[in-house]
Amino acid sequence: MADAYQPKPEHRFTFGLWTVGNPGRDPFGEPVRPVLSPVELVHLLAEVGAYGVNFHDNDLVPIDAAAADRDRIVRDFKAALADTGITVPMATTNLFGDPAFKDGAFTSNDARVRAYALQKTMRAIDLGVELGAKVYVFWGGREGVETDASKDPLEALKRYRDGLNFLTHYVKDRKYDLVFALEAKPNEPRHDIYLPTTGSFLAFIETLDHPEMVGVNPEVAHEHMSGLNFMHAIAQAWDAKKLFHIDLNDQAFGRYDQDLRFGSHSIKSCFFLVKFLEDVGYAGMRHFDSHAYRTEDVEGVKDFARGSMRSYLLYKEKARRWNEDKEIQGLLKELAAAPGDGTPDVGRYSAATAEKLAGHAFDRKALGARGLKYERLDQLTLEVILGVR
Ligand code: GLT
Ligand code: MN
Ligand code: MN
Repeated sequence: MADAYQPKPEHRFTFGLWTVGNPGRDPFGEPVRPVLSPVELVHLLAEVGAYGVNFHDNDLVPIDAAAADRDRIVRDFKAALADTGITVPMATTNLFGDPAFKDGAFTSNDARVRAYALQKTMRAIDLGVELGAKVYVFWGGREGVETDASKDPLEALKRYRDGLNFLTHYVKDRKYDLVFALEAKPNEPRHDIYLPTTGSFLAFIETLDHPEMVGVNPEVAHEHMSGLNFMHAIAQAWDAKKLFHIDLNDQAFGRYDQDLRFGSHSIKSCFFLVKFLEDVGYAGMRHFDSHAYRTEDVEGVKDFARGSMRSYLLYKEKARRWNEDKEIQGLLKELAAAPGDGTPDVGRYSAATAEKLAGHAFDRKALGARGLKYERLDQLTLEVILGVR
């Protein structure tokens, strides 16, 4: 497949160890693939053409590892990175797998668990920074409830804030070059997870001690689980200068968390998402947080990884065509054209503009009668995506 859709380092395509390393366990069935070591996974990623690898502390170092084992594992991992040129742009903490976190980490009702979560995250931050990570992701998969009888949501928000504040101060004290990216999900594994959408986190970040070092890591699947338009969430994050990272995958609305190969299901939404990222010049990582179908063997995992990157580049090429399509651009120009009928130009408020506006006579019926040609515009879009334009 030596063509224009080959992944290159400048595309910034990354995968988590937990994504290509997912052995296919699900709530109803055992693993179907061998568990590959972190070193093997780095080599697999290099083989398919990825730029980087991300990990949870325990994807790399098992939670019960002795200090000597930790040092050996990290040494081997570093050697694999050096051999392959694969980078570590992002790291994160597993604050959801161990039974200690069954009622949350930062929001747990148990003060000992909250303190343990901070200690575990401090160590994981040290590890991530040691390997070169510049972004630190927080996905609070257990920060929620099954029953609202168990936790006061205001208290939970306060604990969440205290926990993140503690860690931003820690990073500053250590003089690490690191920012945080908060990842929302509405439910699963908890019945309800706090701060369920990217928009919720954007508001919450402004209440932290160091909002400037905290942004978001939106995931396609998670916003789709909430029935929302992912690209709109991304646009809001971008507008707030908070798009620090992105988790690309795919997801049908109304389903359990599917983590499908990027661009494989919601074709039109993924097209507009890639077009947005490319049009605004998003310079961060394009991280694929997804995994191969449970039907696949290790070769199928490579197909999955290659397909994720290739599809991104295909969408990117379609976005270029859309931007250069004369008919599409003509329609857009028509829509944006100044009316030329004396309608006051209302930009920023001024008393003079308000006065002009107050006195203007609008032809309301004509405004409502105008056809906007969005059917044509959307059909042309579809034809670009489907490859006939
Ligand atoms: C987990 C989750 C993802 C998060 C990962 C980071 S772990 O796989 O489903 O969405 O991004 O903690
Ligand atoms: Mn994710
Ligand atoms: Mn997910």
